[in-house]
Amino acid sequence: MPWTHNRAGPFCPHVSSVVDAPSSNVMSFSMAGAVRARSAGTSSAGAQGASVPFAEDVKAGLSASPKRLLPKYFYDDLGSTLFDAICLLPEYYLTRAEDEILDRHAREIVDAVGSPLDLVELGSGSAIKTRRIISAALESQPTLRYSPIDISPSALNASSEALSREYPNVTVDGIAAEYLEGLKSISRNGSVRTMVLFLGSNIGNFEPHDAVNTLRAVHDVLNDGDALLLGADLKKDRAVLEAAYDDAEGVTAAFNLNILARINRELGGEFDIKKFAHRALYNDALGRVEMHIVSREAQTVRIAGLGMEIHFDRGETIHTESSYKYDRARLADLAGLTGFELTNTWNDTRGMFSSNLLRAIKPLSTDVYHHVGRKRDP
Ligand code: AVI
Repeated sequence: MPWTHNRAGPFCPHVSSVVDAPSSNVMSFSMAGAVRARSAGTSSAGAQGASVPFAEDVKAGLSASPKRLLPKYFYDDLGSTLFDAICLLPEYYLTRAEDEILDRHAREIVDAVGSPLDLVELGSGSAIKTRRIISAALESQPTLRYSPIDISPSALNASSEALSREYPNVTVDGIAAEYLEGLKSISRNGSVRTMVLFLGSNIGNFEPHDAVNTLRAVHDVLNDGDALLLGADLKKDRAVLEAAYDDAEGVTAAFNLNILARINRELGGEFDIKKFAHRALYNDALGRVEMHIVSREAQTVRIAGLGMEIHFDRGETIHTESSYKYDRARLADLAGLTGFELTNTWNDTRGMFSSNLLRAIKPLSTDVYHHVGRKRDP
């Protein structure tokens, strides 16, 4: 289950929560006009100022067997900074590979969709990679509307201002919301094509049935012939994958363990971080890299804000993240289950990562609804 935003640095995707994050505010602003804000609810604070969903999710996750924590909670300020650092690590090839693809093929991608087009992006961050698509689109149309959807109004505001400065012919219409809420509030111009960008292998952090539901929500807002550009990391040698999630400098370990530090900071937890270890392993059968936190010894940890004590056996784990890896067949299946056709795939020169163009076919067939209703995995 996904996750929350991060304040992304150069080349990094901006990660946003999709399914069960706390906020239900939708704020929309256009850099060309006045600020518009729409509120669809309220968020609330709980133990020691932390959000109620964070406290509830931690309580439920650490009471479960096996224990788990949701990866969206990696991305507080420190976790976001650590993620930015991960993107620069030699072992973490994903960001560079996708940027190489977009650098080489942005024009081809835009031409395959057709112009004029509007762009919508799920999680925009600093939008470095997005700039490659924007520049390519502006070669064949004089103006462009770009609607980034992100949970963080401040990050959205900063990147929208920068883009508006750099590209006077681009109208940036930012929507501060969860992906699914944001998608519902994008305004469509029926006479132009829309391309939705979902970059950075963010799809990989979704459980398969959540990936299906999210792509179906994207399909819902598109017209026949509109497109989704989906960045997906590819299955590959176990050693390469495990190194990408367990780097020599220990940055990914710090990123993973920061979730315990966050519980200490926000929920009055008493985790002694030294008594826990980071573990990343490739689960071949499920096609995913899993990150876990391992208790180095038998111990009991108090979390004052939750009024609970958690016991850990020696070697007991908390599952914190899955990063699903795809191949073309799996991507084609996912496309078919969600009302798309996989029409083009571009790989980086080392064949590590894929950028995939999915064309929306309307209407969604009843067969697809049937499969999704059964939560069939792609
Ligand atoms: C954000 N997401 C695509 C990253 C990934 O590769 O799954 C998060 C990450 N976890 C550990 N390293 C990076």
